[in-house]
Amino acid sequence: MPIYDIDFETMPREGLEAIQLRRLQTTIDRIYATVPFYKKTYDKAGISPAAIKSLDDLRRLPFTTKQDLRDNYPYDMFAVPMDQVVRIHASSGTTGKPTVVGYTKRDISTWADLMARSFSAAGGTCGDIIHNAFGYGLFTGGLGAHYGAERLGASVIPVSGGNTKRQITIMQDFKPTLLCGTPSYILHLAEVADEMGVDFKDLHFKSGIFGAEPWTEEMRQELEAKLDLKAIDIYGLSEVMGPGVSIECYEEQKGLHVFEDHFIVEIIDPDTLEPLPAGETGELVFTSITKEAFPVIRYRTKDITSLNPTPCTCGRTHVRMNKPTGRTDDMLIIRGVNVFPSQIESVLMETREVAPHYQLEVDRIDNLDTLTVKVEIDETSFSDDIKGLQAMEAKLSHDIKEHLGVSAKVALVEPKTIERSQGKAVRVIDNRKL
Ligand code: DLL
Repeated sequence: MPIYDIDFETMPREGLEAIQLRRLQTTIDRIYATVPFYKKTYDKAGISPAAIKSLDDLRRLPFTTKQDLRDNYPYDMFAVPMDQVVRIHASSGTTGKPTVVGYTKRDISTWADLMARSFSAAGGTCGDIIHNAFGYGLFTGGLGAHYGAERLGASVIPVSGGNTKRQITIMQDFKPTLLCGTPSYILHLAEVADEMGVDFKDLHFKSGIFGAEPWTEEMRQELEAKLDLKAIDIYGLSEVMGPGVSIECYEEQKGLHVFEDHFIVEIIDPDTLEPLPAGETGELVFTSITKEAFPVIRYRTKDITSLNPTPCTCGRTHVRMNKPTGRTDDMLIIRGVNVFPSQIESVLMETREVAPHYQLEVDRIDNLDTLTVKVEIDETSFSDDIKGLQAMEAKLSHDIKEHLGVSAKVALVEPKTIERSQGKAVRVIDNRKL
């Protein structure tokens, strides 16, 4: 008998939507009464909680943005008194103050359930040993995965990020079967294993649960080949909960099922703010319907993706979000062309001679934006043949122009010269912002 209720994931849409509506109404009633920000915003918009009679009525409510959370820093968005808050996390903002989020005891328990369900979706059971290389701390990855692993009844190794050689030894000795981490850190783990003469094929992993940053299908193929496991994408964000908001299933690995019994998901046009139909690409928006301490209503994530409501062979009825391409605030505009780092990653990874370690540098020279793509040459292709290297740079520039329509200078750099990530990779250095 599982300790969490799997039926929620396969129930017919009608029943699921009835649950969503009840939970939504309870949440709206509660935040209106307890969070001055929401009361003020809804009063101004002339909408009362009683107006939410159907799921469609959600669209009548105003959006919540990161700026709203910043304006209410640190605790003014909390919907419970502090004596009911048992955990605080903060998001890894690169500018300004971090976003602070809180959890009640029940929130922590819900989160553990959702992460247990995530591991289960990724093929995990109580018999697994989970190597958790997500960072422990204010970042939600480490502790979020940790509690879920324990809730599943699996054995969790709380290694966190860093101390990479020791991690490889632990993998050899403790024989973990599931691996968690950011794709960029996992790639680094693979590289260090290689240096130590350790072949992942001799380890015991069946699945890798990778996320917290954008990564491409090409990166998935690379990781699956290097690590000899199934690489499963997991998505989440601190404001909505942390990891455990959506995950791919082991069966399909094609789109991330959103845990719709806890979250309502929408896609909007980020310019007009109008909802977009299923299949169209836009900004992901989340409403939490069970959280106590820090509910969010129509929270604009800035993540770009689309939704896929078609039934999945795994049996889950929950909608899938396609792999996010990136965040609107990570999108580079180079001489008028929109570019996501993940699109450059896709092009680079088509070329066997370069390693999947890259960084984009953006400058403004004589009022013109310039993009330089630094990418490491693969160790096996490293040579003194300057002409050959220049030809490869020219070919990559040509491929980028052809696929993305943007001119970029490609600079091949020596193996292991681009800084390795211990958590989320820094893909862009934008000197225009200095
Ligand atoms: O990254 C939570 C998390 C931890 C998710 C571990 C998955 C695994 P934040 O630090 O608040 O929370 O960052 C959230 O990271 O809005 C996305 O832009 C990005 N992100 C997270 N997962 C993915 C993913 C955690 N699978 C922000 N693909 C989000 C693409 C992702 N981007």
